[in-house]
Amino acid sequence: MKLFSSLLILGAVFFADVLAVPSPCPLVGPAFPWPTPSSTNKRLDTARKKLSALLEPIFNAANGSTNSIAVQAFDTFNDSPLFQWSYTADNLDTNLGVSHVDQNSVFRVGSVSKLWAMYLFLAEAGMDTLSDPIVKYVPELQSAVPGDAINSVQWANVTVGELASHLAGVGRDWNPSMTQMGFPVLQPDEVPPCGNPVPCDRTQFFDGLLQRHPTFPISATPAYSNAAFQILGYALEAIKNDTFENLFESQLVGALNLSHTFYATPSPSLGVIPQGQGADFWKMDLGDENPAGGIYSSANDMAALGRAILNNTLTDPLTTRRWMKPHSHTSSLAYSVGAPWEIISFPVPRLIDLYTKSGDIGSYSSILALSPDHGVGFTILVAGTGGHAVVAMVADLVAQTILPALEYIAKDQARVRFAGTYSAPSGGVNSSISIATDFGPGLRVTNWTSNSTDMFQSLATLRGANDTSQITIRLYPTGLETPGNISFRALIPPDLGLTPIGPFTGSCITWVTVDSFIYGGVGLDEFVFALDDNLSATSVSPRVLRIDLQRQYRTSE
Ligand SMILES: *[C@@H]1O[C@H](CO)[C@@H](O)[C@H](O)[C@H]1NC(C)=O
Ligand SMILES: *[C@@H]1O[C@H](CO)[C@@H](O)[C@H](O)[C@H]1NC(C)=O
Ligand SMILES: *[C@@H]1O[C@H](CO)[C@@H](O)[C@H](O)[C@H]1NC(C)=O
Ligand SMILES: *[C@@H]1O[C@H](CO)[C@@H](O)[C@H](O)[C@H]1NC(C)=O
Ligand SMILES: *[C@@H]1O[C@H](CO)[C@@H](O)[C@H](O)[C@H]1NC(C)=O
Ligand SMILES: *[C@@H]1O[C@H](CO)[C@@H](O)[C@H](O)[C@H]1NC(C)=O
Ligand SMILES: *[C@@H]1O[C@H](CO)[C@@H](O)[C@H](O)[C@H]1NC(C)=O
Ligand SMILES: *[C@@H]1O[C@H](CO)[C@@H](O)[C@H](O)[C@H]1NC(C)=O
Ligand SMILES: *[C@@H]1O[C@H](CO)[C@@H](O)[C@H](O)[C@H]1NC(C)=O
Ligand SMILES: CC(=O)N[C@H]1CO[C@H](CO)[C@@H](O)[C@@H]1O
Ligand SMILES: CC(=O)N[C@H]1CO[C@H](CO)[C@@H](O)[C@@H]1O
Repeated sequence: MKLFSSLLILGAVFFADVLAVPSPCPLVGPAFPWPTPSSTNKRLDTARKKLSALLEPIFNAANGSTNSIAVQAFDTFNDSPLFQWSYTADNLDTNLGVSHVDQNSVFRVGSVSKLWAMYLFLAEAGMDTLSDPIVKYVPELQSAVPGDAINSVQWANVTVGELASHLAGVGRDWNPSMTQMGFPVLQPDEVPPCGNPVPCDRTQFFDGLLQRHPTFPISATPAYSNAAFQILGYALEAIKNDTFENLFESQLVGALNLSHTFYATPSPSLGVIPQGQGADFWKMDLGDENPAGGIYSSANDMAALGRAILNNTLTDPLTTRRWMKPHSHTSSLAYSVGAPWEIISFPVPRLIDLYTKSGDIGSYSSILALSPDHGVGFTILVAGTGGHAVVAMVADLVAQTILPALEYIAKDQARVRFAGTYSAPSGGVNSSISIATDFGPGLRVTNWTSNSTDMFQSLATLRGANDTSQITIRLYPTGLETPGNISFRALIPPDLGLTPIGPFTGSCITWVTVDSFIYGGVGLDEFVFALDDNLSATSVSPRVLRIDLQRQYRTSE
């Protein structure tokens, strides 16, 4: 309950902030270049203290917390965490496992295994494989004789990518669980021969799976499937002619130099093992279903995975961008599904997408969350009685404290790097531009003169606006960079003179306006800054004007 009330207070302040700010309607993507937070940054320190103060009363012995937890936030510039916090509950089996939880303590990560598996898959087999039919790699599915639409998955039409993004319409599991509670008596050949405690072997898995009915037609709606990731594991084995376990150990654990991540059950002495059923869940063998839910890892190693993804360590930047996209919506506006990303859209205070994967297995619950807009992420690992609810609520607290701080730091660093007045050399043409940061996203252009012409006036005329007060210009980084130059695009939101009353009048249409005014083949909204060795701007080219304007004034740090 304490957690809920903290959230409500935070939420109320938070959404009041959001509502107070008029929407500049930015694009999806970063508002500033990635922040490079130093561990001594004051804003970050304040956020860390606030987050600790929110976590401490929830996880403490006086409150009888029965959940052990390791939390870490990280970025790609620092090897050490941006935030780390852990709590050791009283209910640990310290004869078997650790007696003190820290950032190296090993938890089961449940379905976050799917993210490990998919990263390995992309690193080894590439993005193009996702459009292949799965039957190309799995002979049991190739030879399956399809039945009718209601009774059988049309395997010949399922792609690798649809399995990875829960869009194949295949059953959730092939691991039988329910006892007879009013269900009809099964024929002997309907009783699954395996599952718990002995995992099904490959033959048993396909024998069972091929009898399962589809949940939906292919590519109808996302419906979660563990079986899909067991199949992807087999596909990767066929593509690489090696076992998934070997590939996992050499191409992930080895390549990323991880010391606390395991495919097979490691020594319990490394693990966070709650009393009661904890030991059973710790050693529960998922067999070939491991790519869907069997992996063990620590907060430090989950952070290493997150850094590797953000930093394009095992996949090239284009593959990473293609991977980190939604493949379908859910019925929640704030929640989309990728391969197998669970994408949470989050207003801090502009809309950002967090690319996450969470997991639950027995006493263990976990999440890895990445913000591609900030180059940061966080992980939460829990062992105890609270399950997914604890992870979800702590994730809210981390997202609402750390991410706004990083957005602030990104803005502050962008101000130092880019803000000021840029002008043509004296004696030349009368051209200048002034750039600042304000309450909103992106760099704000406050004044813009070209050869004695006020460009705000020119834009007002182009837009059919009555006066320049209706014109705002904000610059956003495009991600296009060369050594020494960085490109931005300006967004100049059109004023349609409409009061938002519904989804059409209220929707954000700036993405349609990018590059819409072109002069001599160059977009009026294209800006390139030249940078010095410290990545601070020395000049800017509003490229449509074919001129470099030199930076005159730098705001103080
Ligand atoms: C990220 O990549 C850059 C350049 O490739 C490298 O210098 C940096 O050390 C990497 N960061 C981490 C945390 O691996
Ligand atoms: C679906 O699979 C069948 C059987 O291989 C094939 O004939 C058909 O062209 C496929 N349909 C699509 C849209 O791929
Ligand atoms: C590798 O290929 C050989 C020959 O086709 C096959 O016998 C073996 O099972 C394959 N190994 C794996 C791990 O797929
Ligand atoms: C791998 O990690 C160990 C410590 O865990 C460290 O001593 C070693 O230098 C690392 N190697 C590489 C290549 O990063
Ligand atoms: C920018 O324009 C504003 C009016 O819009 C004016 O008050 C201000 O002095 C100008 N600043 C510069 C540096 O030209
Ligand atoms: C500036 O404008 C004047 C006319 O107002 C024109 O003669 C001149 O060529 C322009 N200069 C540049 C560099 O475009
Ligand atoms: C430059 O142009 C601006 C905008 O037209 C004008 O206000 C300003 O006086 C001009 N400065 C010079 C030195 O001509
Ligand atoms: C421009 O001004 C006219 C007359 O005052 C008004 O009718 C019109 O709505 C205004 N247009 C915009 C876009 O504000
Ligand atoms: C970069 O920063 C360092 C340290 O603040 C400073 O000594 C150096 O002059 C700066 N270089 C440039 C090109 O501004
Ligand atoms: C919900 C609850 O019991 N919260 C308490 C947890 O422990 C701290 C410190 O012991 C108290 O201040 C909270 O009220
Ligand atoms: C396209 C562009 O603006 N390129 C610039 C990159 O930076 C150098 C100086 O560092 C400029 O001379 C180029 O014009």
